[in-house]
Amino acid sequence: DQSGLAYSVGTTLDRFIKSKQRDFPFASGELSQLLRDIALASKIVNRETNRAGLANIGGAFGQTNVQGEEQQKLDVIANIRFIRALSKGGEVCAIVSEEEDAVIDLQNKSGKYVIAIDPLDGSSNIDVNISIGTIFSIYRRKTPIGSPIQEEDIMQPGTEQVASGYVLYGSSTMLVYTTGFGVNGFTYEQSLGEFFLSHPNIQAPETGSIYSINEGTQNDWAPEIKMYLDACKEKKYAARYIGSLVADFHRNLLKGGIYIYPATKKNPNGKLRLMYEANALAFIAEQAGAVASDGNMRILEIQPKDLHQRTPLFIGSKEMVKEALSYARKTATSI
Ligand code: P6P
Repeated sequence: DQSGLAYSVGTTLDRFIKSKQRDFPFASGELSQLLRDIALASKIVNRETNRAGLANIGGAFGQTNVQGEEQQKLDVIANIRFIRALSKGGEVCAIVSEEEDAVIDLQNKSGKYVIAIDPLDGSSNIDVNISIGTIFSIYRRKTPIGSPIQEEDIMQPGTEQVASGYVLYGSSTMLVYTTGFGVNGFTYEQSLGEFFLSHPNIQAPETGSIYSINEGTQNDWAPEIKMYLDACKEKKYAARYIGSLVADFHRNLLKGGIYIYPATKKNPNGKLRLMYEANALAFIAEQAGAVASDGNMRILEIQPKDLHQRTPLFIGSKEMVKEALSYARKTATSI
């Protein structure tokens, strides 16, 4: 790519987005502006996250969200910050958020994009200072700009995403995203308030030796999951599960590995959400040469029926997911 200079590590996110604008010859820069709006909100959430303990804003908020989970204050703050940044940015007409029961219609007559977002996933980790993350999916609305928002604007399969990504508030804060032309990672330099390109063109290793799953629920798994985990232990793989999807996914993406959240008795459709968790990471995974399945099909091809619907998730290195799914076929034939 002639714009080799723009790819040089150390380029700022802004300059990178501008250099990549050429990938969208017909776009008038709205998607670029939208990505900037997300980056801005993530800088604010990063600041709130870093001082959560100090400002005593950690701990339960005393309300529960649509998930029925104890809402941590930072969840609420992150949700407000992203919604505010996206509505002020002017590019978005509707938002689906883990923290909101219904679609937020921004009444924006010129907004072209629909966002599905988990403002702060893994928030139960906040009080114990474990990495947490924001996950987002970006779609183009299907119905004419300026017309009322319809269900078809919202209920789009993951294959329709124009961009997706995550922010990992970890030992350093990173923004990783794709617009369908590969995956690039940016690391936040607090003192300058800028994201710098640190992981150009991320490619997931074809295979790996790390598995991420909550083994505490193993008595609730289908037999094939247990068979696959036994095979991993035979091969002396490493178990790495920190209870924060973005952190587990990001490590496996860079080092090779598989993350599984299967159907369990408590969560017969898995625990993770299709629209603002699985789809975004599945788009990133596929763009980085990895794969994402619900156990039967590509995550990206699932037609959403409900905003907050859950899905089992097998995501990570191609060879590992393929092997994990082969056990499903084995038990299917054995039945
Ligand atoms: P469990 C956090 O609540 C989350 O959504 C993911 O970030 C994480 O991987 C998973 O759920 C942990 O769930 O049931 O293993 O505690």
